[in-house]
Formats: sequence, C-alpha cells, structure tokens
Amino acid sequence: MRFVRWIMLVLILLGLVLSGISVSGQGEGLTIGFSQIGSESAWRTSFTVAVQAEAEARGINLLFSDAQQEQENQIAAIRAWIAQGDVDAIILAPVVTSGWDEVLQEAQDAGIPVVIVDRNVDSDPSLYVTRVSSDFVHEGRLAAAWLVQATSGQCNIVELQGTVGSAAATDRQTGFNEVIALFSGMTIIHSETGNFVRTEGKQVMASILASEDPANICAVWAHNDDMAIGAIEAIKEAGLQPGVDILVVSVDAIPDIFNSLDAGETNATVELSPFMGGPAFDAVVATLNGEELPKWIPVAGKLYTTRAAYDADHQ
Ligand code: GZL
Repeated sequence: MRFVRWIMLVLILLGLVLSGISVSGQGEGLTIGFSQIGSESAWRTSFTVAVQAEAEARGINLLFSDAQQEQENQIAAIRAWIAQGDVDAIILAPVVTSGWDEVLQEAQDAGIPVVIVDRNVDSDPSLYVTRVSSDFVHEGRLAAAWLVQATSGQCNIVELQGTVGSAAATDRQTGFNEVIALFSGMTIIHSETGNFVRTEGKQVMASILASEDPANICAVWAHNDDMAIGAIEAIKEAGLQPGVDILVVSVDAIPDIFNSLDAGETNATVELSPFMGGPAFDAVVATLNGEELPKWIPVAGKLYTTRAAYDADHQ
C-alpha cells in the first residue's frame, strides 16, 4: 500500500512539473523562423542585423529568410517552416498588407504562433499573436507638422512614396495628408513611388525636376531616408541646394541621413528603431508560456533636425 501511495505521489509531482514547464525568459533553445522582406534600404539591413544579434545573444536558433521583396517567397518560407515540424514560432515582417490569411491559418493550425513585426497585415488579429511596430500614421503626422512650421503653411510638395500596398507607405501618407489638409497652402504637386529604394528615389526626383519648374518645388517628403538621399543627389545634379532651395523630410534616422543633416542637405528625419527583435522574442516566450498579449506592442520614435539632438537621446 505504501508503494502505491509513493507512486501516486511521484505521478502527481510529475504532473505538476510538466504542466508548469515554461520556456526560459529569453527564449534560449527555441527555433524561430524570421521571414524578412529583403534588403531594400539601410534601415531594413540594420533591422535584420539587430534581430540576428538579439537571437544570438539569447541563444535562439534563428532560421532566416530574405524574401527579396516578394510576398510569395515569404509565404514559401513560412510553409517550409511549418513542414519542418520543429519550429517553435515564426516572426513575419510582411512586405505588403494583404494576402496573408491562408498561410497564417496554416501556421495556426500547425500550432505555430506568429508575431508580426514592422509593417502590418490586414488579416484577422486572431491569426497572429501580436504586432511589434512603430506608428506609421504618427510618423507621417510628425513629418507634416515639421514642414508646416518650416514653411508657415505654404509649400508645394513632392512625395516619394514607399512600396505600394505596404502599411508603411499607406499609413505615413495618411498621417502626412491629415495634417497638411488643415493648411490650404500645403499642396502635394507630385506623388510617386520609389519603393523605399535610394536609386529609385533619385530616378523619380530627377524626372520630376526635368518636368516641373524647380522653383515651384518647395519640399520633398520621402517615406524613407534612402529615397530622400536619392532625391538629394538628384537635386544637387540639377544645380540646386537640397535642404535650402528644396527642403527635405523623411523617416528612418539611418546613419547616412545624419551626414546629410550635418551638411545642411536635408532638414528632418523621424526615427524608426531597428530594435524590434527583443520585444518580438519576448512576445514569443510569453505566448508559449500561455500569456495573453495586446495585439500591438508599439515602438516609439521622435523627429530630429540635428545629429546632436539624436545623440543626446541615444547616449
Ligand atoms: C517601415 C519600414 C520601411 C522603412 C524603409 O517600418 O517597413 O521599410 O521605413 C523600409 O526603410 O524599406
């Protein structure tokens, strides 16, 4: 009888331990798939490097896929990780907003939690754990507010859009347009995509400068710094002074944009932190431990007009 009681006690204790097993706080030993959009901009590359470094520091086995800007490559990578059978979670940086329902459902059916990072998806939030990102609408509002005050509400603006269909482009445009709509003198005279790519930003700006009287252009609003830097090159090649003849405002706060700020060739950038790996991995650990999470974990960013101001905030 004593033996039976002993066995029962061991089984109860074992049940308690097994039911209480939790993933380590940092995610050590987990296998996580990271579907990255590509390397279209300096910010994207710094984001990739930051996530990989964070995984390394935490002892996470990171499976990395660069989709070369193609949604089909992201979907294929996610399906491969589902088929692999030993992937604990997936982190997805979606290139565009639509077209994710099916593969997110497949991941959920396979019991693999998905955390969205950076851009957004239009899928039902029940299909992913949470989204770690900045507020793109706010970034657009900050850029517009700066330009309104810099021009006393009187400016003809060239807009260099990011990737068509991406949340970053759509929402930054929404935020910017909301603010300038309050000032009748603020007008977007050209709006074209440069796909967040430096060379395309230069090409689009050069073609606009060739077709429009440059004296009629007050400012460039670029959805990211890479396109702004491309536009700066085009403005200089047209014999004009970027940052003076034509103001420039953009988003990302990449190292190169601070060189342009130092040279007086651009005027303002809105910070976009590349350090979303930590919050994303924390969300994976929390969800694997059965914790409920909010559907959005925001990452903040400020507008900077000088390197000194940025450095003061990033000691
Ligand atoms: C925005 C991000 C954008 C960056 C660009 O969060 O998706 O994509 O602003 C990048 O540099 O291409």
